[in-house]
Amino acid sequence: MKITRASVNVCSPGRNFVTLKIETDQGVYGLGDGTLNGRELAVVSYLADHVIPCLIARDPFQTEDIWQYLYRGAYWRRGPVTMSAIAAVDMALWDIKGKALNTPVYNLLGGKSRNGVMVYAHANGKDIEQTIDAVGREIERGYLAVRAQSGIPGLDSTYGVAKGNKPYEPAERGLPSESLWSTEKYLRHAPKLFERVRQHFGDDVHLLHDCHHRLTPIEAARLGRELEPYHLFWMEDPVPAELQEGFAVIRQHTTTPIATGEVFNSIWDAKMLIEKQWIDYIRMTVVHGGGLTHLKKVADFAALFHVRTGCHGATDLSPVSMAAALHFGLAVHNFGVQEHMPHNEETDAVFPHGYSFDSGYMYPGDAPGLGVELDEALAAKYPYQRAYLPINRKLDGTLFDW
Ligand code: CS2
Ligand code: MG
Repeated sequence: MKITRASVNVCSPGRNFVTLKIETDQGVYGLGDGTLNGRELAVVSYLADHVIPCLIARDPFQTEDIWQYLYRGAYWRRGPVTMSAIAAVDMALWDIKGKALNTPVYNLLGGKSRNGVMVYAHANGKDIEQTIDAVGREIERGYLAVRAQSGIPGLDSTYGVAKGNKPYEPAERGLPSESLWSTEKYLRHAPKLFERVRQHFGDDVHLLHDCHHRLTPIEAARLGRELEPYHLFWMEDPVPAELQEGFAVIRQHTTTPIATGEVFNSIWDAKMLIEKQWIDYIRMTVVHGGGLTHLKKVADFAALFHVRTGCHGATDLSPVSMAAALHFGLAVHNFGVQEHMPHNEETDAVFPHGYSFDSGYMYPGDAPGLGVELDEALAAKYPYQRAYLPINRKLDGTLFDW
């Protein structure tokens, strides 16, 4: 089998998606997600201008060699643009391999290690009462694990909390919006939120929380310690992770489990965090983490150090990534949980898929390959629209982490 053609589709059914389609001389094709929220067109150019010409005439079954060719051969390694482009190719090749062998991708990754993939839902509200209502709705829908985020008294808007009645969506069309942040107000509020949520829903539901990299290690240590009575499943991205040693400080002070890695793109971003056992869950995902080929190695490395997976799964990862994550989550031994933020109806229509949700778990389906299609005619009705993630400043105007 030979690769004959590859093309990049960009569409915006509510938000932007970058999809790579790789075609072969035997009529089998594969799809890969290359979406990098707010920087989508950089990946499009990387693929179209630099990667696709090198793919033609290669054997699509050589997933390992093609991965190494694109990673080592470029000389310029790593980084979100490079690794999202490599991931798009890698996903499409696994999709082709599964279709050609007439088996779902999870069978190529080791087969089923469990019956279903436990997913967590998002619940957010502008105050504690609304957040409690939102958690209740997700439990009603059947979720066993729920991430709770609440607006903070004294701050106009908070990342992760929807504005008005709209569903929460990370990116906004147009130029970046700005919001204001106060760590002091947040640290006073977050323990009160979880005290109420735990009181209201009891001990069974898994509760998660995302700090969006906004704390210093010692602030995160304080928050982790104050959240201990409410037994969180995890506290996510407590600090920015460029300084991996920062997590040692958090670990010294609290037993609240720590998850990080949604912005990581290679195993080198997580090496110390994992081998020093400073984290409990690694959140790297298929699209930003170099594809299934690389993420499988990350998971196997993490397994040696009691670290489990918890892949990022926000709406800026396309249904192709969602499917890849579900095949991966079904197969790897040290799976922890998978994030699930359902896509809007337009996106689901552009990407018909076989995965499904039932009683807290998701299932990738048994179609050969990844089990996702791209309706190109429908996608063409939703052209690219510039969009960015919001910018965050402290109350005095200092540009801050988000
Ligand atoms: C968040 C995301 O889902 C999460 O955990 O951190 O909303 C993230 O901010 C976006 O996916 C960024 O593109
Ligand atoms: Mg997050």
